Amino acid sequence: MFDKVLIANRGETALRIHRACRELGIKTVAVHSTADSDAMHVRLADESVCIGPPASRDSYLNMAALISAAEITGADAIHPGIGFLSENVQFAEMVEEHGFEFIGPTAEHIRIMGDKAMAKKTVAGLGMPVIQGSDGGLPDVAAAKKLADKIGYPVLLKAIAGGGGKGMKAVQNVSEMEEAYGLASGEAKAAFGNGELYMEQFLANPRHIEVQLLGDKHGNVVHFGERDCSIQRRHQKVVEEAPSPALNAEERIHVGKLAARTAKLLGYRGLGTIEFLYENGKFFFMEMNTRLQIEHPITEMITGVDLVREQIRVASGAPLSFKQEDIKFNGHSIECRINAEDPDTFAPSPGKITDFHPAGGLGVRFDSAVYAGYKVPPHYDSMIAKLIVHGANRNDCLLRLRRALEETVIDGIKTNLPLHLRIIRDPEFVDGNYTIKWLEEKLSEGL
Ligand code: MV4
Repeated sequence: MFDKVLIANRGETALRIHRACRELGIKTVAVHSTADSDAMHVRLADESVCIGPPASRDSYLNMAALISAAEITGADAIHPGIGFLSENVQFAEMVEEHGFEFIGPTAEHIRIMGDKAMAKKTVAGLGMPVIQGSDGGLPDVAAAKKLADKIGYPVLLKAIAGGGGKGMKAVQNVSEMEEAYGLASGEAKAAFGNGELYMEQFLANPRHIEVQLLGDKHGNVVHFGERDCSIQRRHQKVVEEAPSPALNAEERIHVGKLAARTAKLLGYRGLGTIEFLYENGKFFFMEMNTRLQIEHPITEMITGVDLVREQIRVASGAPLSFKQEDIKFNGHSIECRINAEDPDTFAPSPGKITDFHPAGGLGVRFDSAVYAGYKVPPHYDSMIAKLIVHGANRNDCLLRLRRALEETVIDGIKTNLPLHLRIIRDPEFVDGNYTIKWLEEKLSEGL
């Protein structure tokens, strides 16, 4: 096992990783920008290194500063966390070249899954169902028109280097193709430095269902069931739940096996998630995320497994300590992402938290790195906390979530806590009757 891990992240994510390390007897090194000197992840770590000024590109994305920090402190491994450099091929390679273990998959797996057309081609070759579309990238608009005629409108243009919905455009008919192609390609070029596009048939109203996976360095892979992440706005997840209220027992077993089989054939190691679109009883591969995910706690709540602990263990070379049949599913879990933002306009609301009281009690988990007197800096993501609850079944979980949201106090800044209460009181949400369009449609009708 590692003796010391450098955590190349901040906030709640850094704290989550610190906690897993501490329980494994591993010393931790925090890194921070000058805007984060007073942050909780810095206070709790055994050591800390300032890696640069507030802007992420000068600090949390500064590869040379991170490698130097690991060298100076004598760390054995680097955990990239979530976001920042967690899916950066160059960083994964650099970490290994400097003799540190990268707590994540191989750089090659990150590269394959980062190229969305390559990812699709690769998993389709392993028997994964994919959405009908182009075989790799599109050379030009003429090819796009020709293929769309064959597939049938509407189609979706997607960025090869994409993810998160940037450089994605739906095209309803041939007259829209030229403009949509230019817009999508331009957006992709601006966001990722690569304007290449691919095409898919457009699914009208699917759900987003993803399967949590873990592989070791000895060829073993297990899955931890699915999460339903359909409640999102502008490609930002807002509420997640496990298990999905949309699946029956047969579908649940099917999608878990499908994801685990694919990961095993890929020789995948570390934590990973395969995302599916689910419509009319069918699953289609969407993307694979090659890192820990923000919503991992709901899976931990229904399986009792510390996913970050297991991620660190397998990175150190340990074999999985359980088999698929050892993973037991118990009850229901829902997570609300709490953001420092206006609950109506969604404008960021950084500033000083004057009063702070996290919810507690049986079945309630509050993952956050903020405290009373903490100043939420304006330089980073607005998510400041995750409220995760567990119940014996979905109804008990919803009752507990309402209670926990009602007792949470975060004063001094605006948060989306009122939005969460509106969502979880909505009769359609209570019925589990929602798709990826649900939240934005509800908001436009005045939820
Ligand atoms: C789709 C789709 C419909 N049809 N692909 C959004 C981000 C990127 N990861 C893929 N996305 C989508 N791909 C086809 N062929 C709809 C979406 C989509 C979406 C997916 C998951 C969660 C929320 C979403 C919101 C809008 C669009």
